[in-house]
Amino acid sequence: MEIFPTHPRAESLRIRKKLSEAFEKGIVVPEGLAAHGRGEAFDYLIGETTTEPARRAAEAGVALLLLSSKPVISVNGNTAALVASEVVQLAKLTGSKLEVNLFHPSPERERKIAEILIKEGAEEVLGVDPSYSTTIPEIQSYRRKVDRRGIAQADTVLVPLEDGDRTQALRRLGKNVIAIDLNPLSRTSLAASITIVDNIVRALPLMVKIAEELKGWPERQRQILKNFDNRENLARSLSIILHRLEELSKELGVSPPSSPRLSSGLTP
Ligand code: PTJ
Repeated sequence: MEIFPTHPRAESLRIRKKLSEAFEKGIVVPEGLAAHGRGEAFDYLIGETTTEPARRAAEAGVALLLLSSKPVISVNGNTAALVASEVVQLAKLTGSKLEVNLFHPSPERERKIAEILIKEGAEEVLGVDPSYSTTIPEIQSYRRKVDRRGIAQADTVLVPLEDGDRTQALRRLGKNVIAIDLNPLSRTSLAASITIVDNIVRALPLMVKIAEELKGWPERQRQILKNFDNRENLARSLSIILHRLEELSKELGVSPPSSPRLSSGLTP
């Protein structure tokens, strides 16, 4: 299907197309398409933009990756479909390992995702060689299968698009968890050490840029982390949604009934 650049929701359609193509290639699971739909709804509410709290959380997340001794970036189907190149760049800049870790397990899909990452320049991708596989009993889902060289011994794990159980389990094991989740109310968002309430298609490129700037400045990294409070930051994300909905409802109340576009930027 051709996407006309003038379509008011062209960018959103482009992302959907990438995901549906990745689904056809066996990289994304059908549940990944549903998860994206939920994410899109929250993105609509935050205004499809990187908010100030999201930018601060991204900065704290990168600082934490740079300060960690064994950071790992966990990659699932949706992440590989949308931001494979940025994930590889971020891993290189922060000295993080890359590990394929799936909620819906399949050796075939693990292999395909690893191939995408290698094509994007990754030198090593964990989570695909069964001889290094171990389990984290605290995790109930299939995600309990992790790589002995990666998540099993990591001090910090970045989990773009996550189900709640694993974040809680990783936290109980004493690991730092950085989550990227458009839903500020998800169990993942509430349990993570640092929650970036943003779309991965904006958050990952931003994190790469921040990593380039922060790399080599440990004092600055420590300062950013010291000043960051995740619950306060999540509350600020929720306030932004609340304020935006209030403004939009006021505007609808005074707009003529036929108004096709609201001045606040919401395209119905
Ligand atoms: O590839 P697999 O097998 O590991 O499966 C991946 C999915 C995403 C299907 C799996 O992790 C899953 O079921 O996740 P959940 O529990 O549906 O949670 C996904 C969360 O990600 C939800 O809170 C969504 O709001 C959020 N989300 C969806 N798309 C995006 C997003 N957050 C940021 N950026 C997005 N593009």
